Amino acid sequence: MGKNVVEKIIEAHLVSGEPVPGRLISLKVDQVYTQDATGTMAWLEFEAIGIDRVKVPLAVSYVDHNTLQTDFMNPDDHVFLQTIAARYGAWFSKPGNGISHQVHLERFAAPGKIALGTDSHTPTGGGIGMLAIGVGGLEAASVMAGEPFEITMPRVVNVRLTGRLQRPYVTAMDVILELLRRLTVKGGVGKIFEYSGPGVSDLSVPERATITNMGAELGATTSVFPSDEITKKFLKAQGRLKDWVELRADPDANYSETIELNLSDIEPLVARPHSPDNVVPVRELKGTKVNQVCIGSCTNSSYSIMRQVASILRGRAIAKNVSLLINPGSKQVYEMLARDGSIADMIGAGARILESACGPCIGMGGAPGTGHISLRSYNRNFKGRSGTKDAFVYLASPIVCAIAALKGELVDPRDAQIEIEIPDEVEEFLINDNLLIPPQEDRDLKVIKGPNIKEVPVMEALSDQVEATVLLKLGDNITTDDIMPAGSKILPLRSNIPAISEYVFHNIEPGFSKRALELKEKGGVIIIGGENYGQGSSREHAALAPMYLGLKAVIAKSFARIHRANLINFGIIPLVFSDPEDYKKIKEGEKLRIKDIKKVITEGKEEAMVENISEGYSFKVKVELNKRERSLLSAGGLLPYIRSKSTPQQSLS
Ligand code: MIC
Ligand code: SF4
Repeated sequence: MGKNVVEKIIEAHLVSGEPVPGRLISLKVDQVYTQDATGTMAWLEFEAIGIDRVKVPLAVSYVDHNTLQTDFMNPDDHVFLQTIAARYGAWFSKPGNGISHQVHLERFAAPGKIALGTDSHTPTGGGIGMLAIGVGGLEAASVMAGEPFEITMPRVVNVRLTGRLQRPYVTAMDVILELLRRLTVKGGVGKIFEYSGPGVSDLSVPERATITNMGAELGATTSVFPSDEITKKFLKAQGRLKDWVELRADPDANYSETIELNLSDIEPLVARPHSPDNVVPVRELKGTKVNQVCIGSCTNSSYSIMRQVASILRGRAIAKNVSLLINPGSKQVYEMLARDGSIADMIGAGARILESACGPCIGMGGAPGTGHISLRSYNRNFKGRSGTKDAFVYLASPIVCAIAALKGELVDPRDAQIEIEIPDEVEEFLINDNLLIPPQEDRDLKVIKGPNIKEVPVMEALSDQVEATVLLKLGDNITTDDIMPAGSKILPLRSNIPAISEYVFHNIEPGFSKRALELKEKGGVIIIGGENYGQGSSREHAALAPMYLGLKAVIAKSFARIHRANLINFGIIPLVFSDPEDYKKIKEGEKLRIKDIKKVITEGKEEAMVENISEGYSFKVKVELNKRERSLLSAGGLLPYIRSKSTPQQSLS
């Protein structure tokens, strides 16, 4: 039987297991990369495992999130990351070099490889035909320490593209917004999206990468395009022709489902607040006034799209009441735009040009004003993520954004009567890797840790039963931004769990951390969640900080993949209501006993009994854990688990 692209890559990397949907497989990984906001923890964890050198062929540590330097904390983290990368054998991408996903696509990603990244938008590399998966920091650390990567084999969905985009008005961003409109933020859970069909050849590598990047918003494990002549040209233009291999699905390849998407039918779209799947055609929101427009991020920062934006802005001026911010995704793109005059066109029109970093996307500067509408070519518009709790963030293509910046309101680009230039395909990108520092061979090199960098807390081993208080009951689609907010004030605390834990659920229940600490000695706390609990970012701080506060278990209707793995990695038990109706009965403040949980987990039982001690009734929960996850939970998480397997060990304080 023929094979699809995903099966081909997985089979070439299979260490154990059968790649059948739902089965546990373990894989050999070619590349691991970290970004600073999750990377400081990941590298502390790697150090705590006690291995002398990274054991994957390529490891890269990027700095792109915490670039604002309002005090010593972020720059200290940069020095820590640079010294630890050098010491243990990773490349280091200095602040200013760009957003990890964009830089990785340009300089390292390669078809047929498997990459893990400590960021949920790692699937950007799928645009080049790489299987690129977002994971928590500890998962990445364990793989860098030589462990295989274990994952439940997802189902592979074929997205069959036909037709041609209505350029320049419709872009790759509209393709993924269309999928989000159809499938929602839960539509990709447990799935990999593999793109195929004649429409694939209408899309450049950066356009494909926009689509795979924002596949993360579908909840998908990852997304991938085939590697073809277009991929070859891109790699050649990056001076990396040697990294090209052809990779296509066999004509008789099998998929668990097929989605037909005619590119010609797609129109300019926009996601309304506060979810990326809240998608409508731009024409329906015609005339909506905007206060701020942001263009760039890891989703929409290619040289081509930025040139198109520049052509819209050239010789014009942004509207009186609009502030336009542009953050090109990489130094390569930035430098090319500067050299060809595009940056001058942007500045001339009134744009505020930011450094190549995440910036406003994660509330690192550029927060909108009170109640303001911000239109962004980014990938997430969760409430409060911009740094302003009551702002309204809309998501759209850079074309829609640039036109709105000029007009001061949303306009369907097809009606704007603005000519947009699409540049010729780049034959040779500008290669200037002077902010990319190769690994060093000096094993005596000192790793420098500033005073804000604290050790990783570890959970104690599992107790016989959990008797804890329901501190919070939440609805569906709770994001990791809800659990562990980001923004310029909180992000610098990513290397300091005691300090950052004060902000857990801060925007939902500001008293959460204080209450949790009070309950910590009295059995700890339980959280009740709805569907898709923990969607969004890969930040393991959304598990680690609640663990520090005494979170023992989360009982939800369903979980998002990365967060669920992070919970287990830190010894927190994810349980699923056997009967979702039981969700309704539970109230905050009630005390629950999860009976004999240690036995249930170690003996491989698939259901546990929960007693509501306060109300005097019981209900069942599903214990959907594989063998390895059971071992991890019994040990108190991944770190104690690996350390018990490997000697010699380094002491943990
Ligand atoms: C995000 O877009 O939410 C982030 C910030 O890049 C996160 C990582 C983090 O929280 O550090 C992600 O996508 O995983
Ligand atoms: Fe950075 Fe935003 Fe991309 Fe996350 S989504 S990596 S914050 S640019």
